[in-house]
Amino acid sequence: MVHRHAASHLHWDLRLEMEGVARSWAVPKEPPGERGVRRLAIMQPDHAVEYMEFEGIIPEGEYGAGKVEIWDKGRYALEDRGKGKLLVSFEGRRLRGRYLLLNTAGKQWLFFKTGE
Ligand SMILES: [Mn+2]
Repeated sequence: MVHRHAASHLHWDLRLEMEGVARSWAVPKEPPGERGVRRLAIMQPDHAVEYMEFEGIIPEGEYGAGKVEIWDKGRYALEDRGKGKLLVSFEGRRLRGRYLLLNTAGKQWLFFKTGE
């Protein structure tokens, strides 16, 4: 699933349920629906799986203050997994098809569509 999070800087939080937690990446620009656009994705601490249902307002003064909306949701399949690499197949409303997450350095990943 993907949260659209209008915090001090608008971003999208990509969350994949994996090993009992929500693995999370903050994507500073809208996740691409088509091939050819690569997005930076900054790995965040794992969240509770239940948080993937959250929508609402994080109050002023709290970390991440601002509006949180569910931007996309659906099943995914983990197609391949290597060191610093996740190939996933999404069946969301907005994100559909194969996407690659590639770790480039530290918490920095690249996120992009590779196929239908
Ligand atoms: Mn966020």
